[in-house]
Amino acid sequence: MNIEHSKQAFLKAQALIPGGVNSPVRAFKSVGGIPRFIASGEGAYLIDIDNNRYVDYVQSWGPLIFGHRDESIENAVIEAVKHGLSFGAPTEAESDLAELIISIYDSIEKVRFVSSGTEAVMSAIRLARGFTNRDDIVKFTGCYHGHSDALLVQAGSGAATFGTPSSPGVPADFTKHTLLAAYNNIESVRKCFQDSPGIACVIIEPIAGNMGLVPADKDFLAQLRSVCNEHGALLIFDEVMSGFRACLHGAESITGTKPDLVTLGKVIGGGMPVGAFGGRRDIMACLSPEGGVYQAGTLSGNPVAMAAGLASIRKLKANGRVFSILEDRAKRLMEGFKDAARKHNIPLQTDVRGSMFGFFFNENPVSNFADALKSDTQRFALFHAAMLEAGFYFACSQFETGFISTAITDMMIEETIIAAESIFGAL
Ligand code: KE4
Repeated sequence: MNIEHSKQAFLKAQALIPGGVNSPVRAFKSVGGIPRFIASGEGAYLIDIDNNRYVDYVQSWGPLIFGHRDESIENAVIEAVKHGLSFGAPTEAESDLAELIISIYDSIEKVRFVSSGTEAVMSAIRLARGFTNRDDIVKFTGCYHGHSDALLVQAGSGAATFGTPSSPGVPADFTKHTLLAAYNNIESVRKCFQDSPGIACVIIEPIAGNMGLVPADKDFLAQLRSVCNEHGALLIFDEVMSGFRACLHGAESITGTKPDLVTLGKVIGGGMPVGAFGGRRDIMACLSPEGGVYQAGTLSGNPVAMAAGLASIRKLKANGRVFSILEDRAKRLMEGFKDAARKHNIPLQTDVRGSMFGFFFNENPVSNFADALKSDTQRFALFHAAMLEAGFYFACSQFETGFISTAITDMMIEETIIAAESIFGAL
C-alpha cells in the first residue's frame, strides 16, 4: 500500500504540532507505523491522502454511528450554517436537543451542554463537589474521563487508595482528593470510603471502553449504588463513549442501576464538538446562574453542533431496531475473530455491547485494568498494522474499543473476518 503522502504529511505535521497530532492516540505510538492522513470519509469508508480506502471501525472514536457523511446529519448542518455559526445567546435548538435527551434518559431531568467530554466530566465533578460540599472523588484504574487535572491519576503505590498524578504538569495537590478503586471490585470501593473524610462522588464508565471494552458486572454496579447511598456520595456514569452506542436509553437501562449524574459526548454531537452532563433536578439546580457552582463556555450549545446532534439522536430514536442490528453485526465480527484465532491457536478474548466491540490478545477473560495489562500488545500491534495494510481501520491501541456503524454491511464484516483469519495465520 502506497502511503507516501501520509509519510510526508506526518513529517510536516511533526514540525508544527507536538507529535504531529492534536490528540495523542492518533500518533500510532502504541502500534507503530505512520498514521494515515485522511482526505475524506464516505459511508463506511475512510479515504486517506494516498487514495487508499479503509473500512472504518473507529468512526472518530465513536461519534459517527451512521458512518461518514450521513445525508440527514449533513443536510441539518448545512441548513444550520445558513443561519449563522454561533451567537453566544440561547437558541431553541439547545432546548430541542435537551428535551430529546431528557425524553430518552430516565436519570436525566436537566442537562447542560459543553464542547467536549472532558469539559462535561470536569464540570460534573465540580457540580458533585458543590452539591455535597465534599472534596474527595473516587475513580477506577483503567477508566478514562478526559484530561482534566483531577482525573489524570494513576494508582498510587501499593494499597494506597489516594492516587498520584499520571501526567507531568499536574501538581500532587490537584490529585490528593482523587482516590482509586479497582473496576468490578466493591471491596476496593469500600476501602476508599474508609480512607476518606468525605467523598463527593464516584465516577465510573459503566461500560468501560478505555482499557479495551470491559463492561461492569451488573451486581457490582448495584453494590456501588448502595455504597454511594450509604455514604451520601453521588454516582456519576461517564457515558461519553457508551452513550447512544451500547443502547438507546443508557447503561442504566441494561444494568438496572440509576446514576445521579450522567456525562455524554461523541454521538450527541453527530461528529461536531458537543459534550453534556445532566441528572437529578436538585443537583443541576446548583449550577450557575441558578446556583453557585460556576461553569461556562463560549461555544457551549453551538447551534451548528446542536443541529448535528439533533439529526443524529432523532434518527436513533426513530429507528428502534438499530441497536440490535448493530449488535448482531458486532457479535458476528467477534465470533468470526474468535473462530479464526482458535484455528491458529491464538488466545483471544472478545466482548460486545450494542455497537461497541472489543478484543484482547489475552489468555484469560478481562474484568479490570490489571487483567487488560496482561494482553499481548506486541501481537495487537502486528495485527493492527496488517489489517490496516489490508484496508481495515481499527483503533490504534489494545486499550480502545471498536465500533460498528450502520454503514458497515454484513458483506464488509465477512471480508474483515477473512482478512483477520489470514493475518492470524501469519501472526
Ligand atoms: P473528549 O474530551 O475527548 O471529547 O472526551 C473525553 C472522554 C471522557 N470520557 C470517556 C469515557 C471517553 O472515552 C472520553 C474520550 N475517549 C477517547 C477515546 N478513548 C477519545 C479519543 C482521544 O482521546 O483522541
